[in-house]
Amino acid sequence: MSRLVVISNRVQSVDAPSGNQGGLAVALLAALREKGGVWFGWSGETTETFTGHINFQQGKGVTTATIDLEEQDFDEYYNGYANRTLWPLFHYRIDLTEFERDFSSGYARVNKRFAETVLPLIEPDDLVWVHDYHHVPLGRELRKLGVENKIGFFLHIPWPPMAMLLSLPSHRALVESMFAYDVVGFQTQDWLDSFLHYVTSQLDGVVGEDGWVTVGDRTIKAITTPIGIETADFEKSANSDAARHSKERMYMSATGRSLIVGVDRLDYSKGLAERFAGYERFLGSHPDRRGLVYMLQIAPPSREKVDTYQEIRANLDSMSGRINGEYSDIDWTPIRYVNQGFPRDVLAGIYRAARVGLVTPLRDGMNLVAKEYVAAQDPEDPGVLVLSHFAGAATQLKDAVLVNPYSPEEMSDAIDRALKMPLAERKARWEKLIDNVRKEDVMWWCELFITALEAVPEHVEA
Ligand code: GDG
Repeated sequence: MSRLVVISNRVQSVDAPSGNQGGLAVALLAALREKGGVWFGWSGETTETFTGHINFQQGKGVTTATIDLEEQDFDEYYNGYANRTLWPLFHYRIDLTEFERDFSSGYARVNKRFAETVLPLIEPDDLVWVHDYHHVPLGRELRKLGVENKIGFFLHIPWPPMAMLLSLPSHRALVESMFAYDVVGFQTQDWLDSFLHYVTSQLDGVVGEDGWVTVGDRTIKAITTPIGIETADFEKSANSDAARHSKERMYMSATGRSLIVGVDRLDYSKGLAERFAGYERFLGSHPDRRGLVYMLQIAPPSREKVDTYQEIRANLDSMSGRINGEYSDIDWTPIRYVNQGFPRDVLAGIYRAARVGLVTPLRDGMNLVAKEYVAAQDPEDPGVLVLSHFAGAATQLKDAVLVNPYSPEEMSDAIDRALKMPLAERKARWEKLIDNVRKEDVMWWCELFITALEAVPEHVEA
């Protein structure tokens, strides 16, 4: 059996308590335990100059290997090209996209360094699995160094429409570099279609049967493998003592009031300002509901070195202040807006206490919160998931109440509908949702991708 070499921007520490590991980490660690191998990536630390020193960690049957980034790399590659160029562009936000040569050269430099540093860790029969927009050209860098292993790439975020991608000065080189892989995976058919549209229109690519795509002398397999969560574990979390405790805390603090919950990294792609505007509209147009509902928005800050993230934080501070100023009563606050993270069990209890889960990104590769909300519900009295059409998750979770997050009226109507939904309809919808979340969980995703990679013929360099 082939070993697995996983490469991603950040590596989850093997020592992290399992309750604090994200679903992706849990799945990758499980796959690594089964197959053996190593997980390579950035430590999260920076040094003044790049040393290339690898820090190995072993535990629970898994080896991780991390390197520090140079400060300049952190600025140009991570805060620069990854999070000021590719992230906004791939989330359809040309208006927020910064095009700086220093960023693209930093991105190229780090991917070359990653390839050179990980090279000695790759054994001849290993499967190599590269993750996400931080590392699109990594496969090509590995090929330049003579790596002939099967290499797969999975994109966690959307792939943008061709017209948007064309605004990236180096768009052609970026997409051509995808053809160094053997398998490229996307969360949904929409993102895959956008990729194929670019490839056929700009690179004279030919799309064959069963996902085979040819550009010049390279043929790769392009597939959709929607990521899931660790459903069974999350359902257990929702029944844990910590979850029960946090659910009680929510009930005690707002007796008789229905909770509407949102949980998102503080990021413009998650549509938080639009969500607040939708809720504000709901309060404005449903005076009879005031005092009977409240929203809890959990939004741990992220990427704080990037200006746009500071701006969105300031905007949300001011919006939540304005809404609370306008509508609060002496014994009621319409929005509780919290900028900190919580342990997973606590989060599961909060999801379970919520009558409505509001997951309304403007654009999202998948969105795991939607799936976690479903997994945490009480089967006898489930809440209602209100989900954006523009989350990848909407392609699987069709029985949610689907909304256009840009429309405050639609959002307000969806909140109203969710709050009024009779138990029988809530149960019927939830049963279909949980069925999908259980079947297509994170292990299913992981196996689907690895099986596709194993199945491609041996890599042949043209
Ligand atoms: C990218 C793509 C894709 C959040 N607050 C707390 C907390 N979280 C956890 C959630 C969830 C995770 O963070 C966020 O995952 P998402 O999928 O919602 O979003 P991104 O971080 O943008 O992830 C996305 C994903 O990759 C996987 O492919 O779905 O589209 O953008 O698991 O629960 N966890 C804890 N406390 C918090 O306060 N413990």
